[in-house]
Amino acid sequence: MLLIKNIGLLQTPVGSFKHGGALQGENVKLKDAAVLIDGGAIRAITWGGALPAGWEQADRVLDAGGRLVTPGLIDCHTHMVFGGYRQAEIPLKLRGAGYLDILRAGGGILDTVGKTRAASEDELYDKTKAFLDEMLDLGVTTAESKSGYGLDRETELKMLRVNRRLNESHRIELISTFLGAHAIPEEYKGRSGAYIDMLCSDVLPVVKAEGLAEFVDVFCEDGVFDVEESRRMLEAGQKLGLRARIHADEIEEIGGAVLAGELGAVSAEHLIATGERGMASMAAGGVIADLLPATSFYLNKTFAPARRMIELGIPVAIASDFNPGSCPSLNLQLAMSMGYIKYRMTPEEVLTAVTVNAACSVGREHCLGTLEEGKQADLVIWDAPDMEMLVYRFGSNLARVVVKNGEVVKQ
Ligand code: IZC
Ligand code: ZN
Repeated sequence: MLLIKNIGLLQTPVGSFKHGGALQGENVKLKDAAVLIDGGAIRAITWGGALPAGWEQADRVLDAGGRLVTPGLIDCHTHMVFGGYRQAEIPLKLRGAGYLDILRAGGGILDTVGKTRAASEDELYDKTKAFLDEMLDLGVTTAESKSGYGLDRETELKMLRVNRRLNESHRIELISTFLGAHAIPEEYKGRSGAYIDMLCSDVLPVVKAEGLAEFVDVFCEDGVFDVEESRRMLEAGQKLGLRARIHADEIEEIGGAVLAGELGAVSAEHLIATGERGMASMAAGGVIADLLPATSFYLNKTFAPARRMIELGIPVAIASDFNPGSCPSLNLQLAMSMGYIKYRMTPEEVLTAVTVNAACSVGREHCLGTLEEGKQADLVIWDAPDMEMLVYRFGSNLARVVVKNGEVVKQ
């Protein structure tokens, strides 16, 4: 047994479901709390008084020193497996080149594709493992990881195998997403439909047979995959039992959010350019909005209409979007601060966005995302007395102690 005592404030959403509308901002706040952990699970939570008899006899006792405790953070949108970096793009961007201009010229994602194809599985494993170490240090205990820098059968599968090996060996739980439809590879230039056909016939069945991904994703964007190609890709995945998520309206609003609602996708992600039609479809389809504020910052773009989404009852999650191009930061705490300041979400709404709603987005709401009896013991003791302080101190790492599956992994 592990006892965490002297928690000044234990703050968590409750329940194993999407929190939209007013529920987005509903957190339970327990003062002077303690958590008793048995193996990997939360056995009991107490608050407001003396510890129950016997608790102090736990094998291990951690004193939280009156600090804030929340569930472990869940980063529900990343592209963390990649070869190379893209720092050379930034001067081009600052001189006026757009994200899509660079991609059309064979750079951007395609630059990373060349370097990811050239990297061995072990090289990608070692590089990504270092990223995961950094994430865990920041209080992230679960993360999603997409393929999408292979754009051929062999390299897409190589990336997904890296995810699988890391999930088995690293403390962070990784959820794998097949994003073969991330860009059109040079070999298929001008033949995007044929590329989607190849993914559906040659790659997706292997992904399914080897259990390499739970989700299928597509970059639905002007000049990348249009709505009909995106529909075809996601439906093919859904037919095989993969759940759909979609990169929608990151740069141009071409209908990705509308499609997400029609397909009953688990989440639509980015949504910088989404308007009323897209949001109405998402609300009707029960789609989670995975918002990526650090990408808006890094692309010098506007910020997704988070307040309007909450008004419409759309559950909002916040993720890092860590990738070598549009967001080379994996700091989810930083994204939380941006959610607070740029989306004008309350600290409670932000906490829901990186815990229970993110858990729903990666299909782990039954065991992760809240601190409740019976759930997995993933939590963070913060160097802060409350959520207001945590989202206010942007740029610092305030994670002091991290517990994953009942084990103290940072102290
Ligand atoms: O490598 O540019 N938007 N995909 C879609 C990305 C950003 C990642 C990248
Ligand atoms: Zn992305």
